Amino acid sequence: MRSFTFSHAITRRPSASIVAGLRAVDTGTPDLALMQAHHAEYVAALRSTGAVVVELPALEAFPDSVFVEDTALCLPEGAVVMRPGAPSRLGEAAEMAPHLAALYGQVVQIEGADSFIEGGDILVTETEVLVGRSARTNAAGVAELTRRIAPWGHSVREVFTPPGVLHFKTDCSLLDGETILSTKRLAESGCFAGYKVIHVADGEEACANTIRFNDLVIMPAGFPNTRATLEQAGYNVREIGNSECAKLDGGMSCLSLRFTPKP
Ligand code: CIR
Repeated sequence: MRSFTFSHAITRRPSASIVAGLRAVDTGTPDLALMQAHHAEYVAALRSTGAVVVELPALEAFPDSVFVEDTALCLPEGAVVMRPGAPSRLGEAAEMAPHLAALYGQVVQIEGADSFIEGGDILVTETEVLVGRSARTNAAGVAELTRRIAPWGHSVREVFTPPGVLHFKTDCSLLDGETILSTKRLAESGCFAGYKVIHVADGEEACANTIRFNDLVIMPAGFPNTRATLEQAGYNVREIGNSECAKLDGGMSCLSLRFTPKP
């Protein structure tokens, strides 16, 4: 339950500088007003589950700062501030640290000069922390995270993000304590052995980045076949527009940190 029920979330409003956000392929300039509208719907969906959502103000100096997930890993026992592998995003993690310290007793940092790791590469399940090596997350980053969270009783399993895919969770999501939504290309790597896997529909790979947040499965709008599969499986699905974040390779998980801090 602790892997998908949360008392808190942190989000950050999109900034006007979002037009300069990182992207693998340029498919057009994101529209700030539309992104703000989608973001407000997203925050409302999180709040509708009863969670406290801390909305941070826009940070113009960091174009990708709306994607707060990459700045930290939040576990019940404490938070780990990441060291993003994208140089333009390194400073975002330091901006997040005081907000985590306000909610948590323990906040530790990934600090090795050679350690790089982004939250989008980390999937926390009921039993383990899966970390996908990627262009943003390296072996030293995974090793340092492993050392930092071992004292809290969490074990890390290193896996691999498919080539050309930004983050591990670009291609998968946790749906409940034993079930993962995944693209076929990621599941075929065998990394989810022992879990129940639901595949996203062919041609709908872009909706694999979904989140289970309390009673809701929050997914990007416009993927009707996967939505139908999830509803048939009994999940309570809420769709949120993601057209503007998608231009920057962002999805539902990227937009929040989700956690239940131990008092
Ligand atoms: C980036 O390339 O870093 C941003 N444009 C998108 C980050 C998406 N974050 C995520 O998947 N956790």
